[in-house]
Amino acid sequence: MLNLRRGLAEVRSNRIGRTKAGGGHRVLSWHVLCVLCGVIVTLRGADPPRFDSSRAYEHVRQLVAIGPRPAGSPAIASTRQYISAQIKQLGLRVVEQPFDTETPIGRVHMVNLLVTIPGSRKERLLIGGHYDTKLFRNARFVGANDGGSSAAFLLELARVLKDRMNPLTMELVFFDGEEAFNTDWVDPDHTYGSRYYVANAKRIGTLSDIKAMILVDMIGDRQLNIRRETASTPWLTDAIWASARKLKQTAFLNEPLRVEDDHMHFLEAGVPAVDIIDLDYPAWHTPADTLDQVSARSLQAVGDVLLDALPAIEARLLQR
Ligand code: 1BN
Ligand code: ZN
Repeated sequence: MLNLRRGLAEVRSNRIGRTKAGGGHRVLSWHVLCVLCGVIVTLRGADPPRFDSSRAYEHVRQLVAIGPRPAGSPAIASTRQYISAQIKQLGLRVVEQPFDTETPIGRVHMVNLLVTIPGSRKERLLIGGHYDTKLFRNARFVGANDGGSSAAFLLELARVLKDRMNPLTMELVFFDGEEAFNTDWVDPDHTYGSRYYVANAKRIGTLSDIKAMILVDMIGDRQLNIRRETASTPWLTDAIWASARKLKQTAFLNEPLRVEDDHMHFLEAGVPAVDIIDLDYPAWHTPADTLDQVSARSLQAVGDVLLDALPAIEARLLQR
């Protein structure tokens, strides 16, 4: 600390460049300045990197290249390998949460992928999205936006959050089996992964650690229109929409929309939850849900808004 003060005093008195003794001192002063900057950056915590939508878009491209990725398929196993390899490259760890469940097509093996990013407290803020794509037997459905954008978004978010000072522990969850196997969305043929996650957390007594849940789904549409999902927890929605207004992100519309999705099981269990979803997507559940429908700009808009909203969300959760 003493050296730090001396260095500061030296910088303040502008001795750099005024030293008569010549080059040696000058070099030393620059050295002190550089070390000082490093110390200051370390003390206040370096800013995390910005959400980089070109990285997120590249993840969408890689996921789409795997092909259709329905729950229980060899392709979704390859998808898990891709996600795990990317997370490991960041120096983080993936925990697999495997389970087998009855579906209209028989018993299917599914796996949620959990990534924990440490924070100051053990209470968790969960950010999730699905990585499976809807099964179509007579069409090639690659789910660039529906299944691709959410998984890609979480991968890029992991890179940002691992270098952030997180007041709460962050848990990123890649949900399997969000899609219904039947054509229509009829209970209980959907959201298998999130249903299992919540039931398991209840069983092992960790549900009370989850303070809130934020879901992203279909956030890559070139014509992004995100409406306020009406079952979502109002204060969470308000926090996100306040950031959207501040950042002038007009894709966040002040119109209501009711959607059943992976957040429902959290809401039913009493966990505040919000679904950030764009259902206004002409290619939804059609073979036209391809890479050309996805835009990096849209992924960037959601990344910027969510990261801007995090401090307000965390402050509210820490108050409780
Ligand atoms: C989102 C993406 N969903 C399915 N694929 C959830 C959903 C369910 C959306 C029913 C609309 C109706
Ligand atoms: Zn879908």
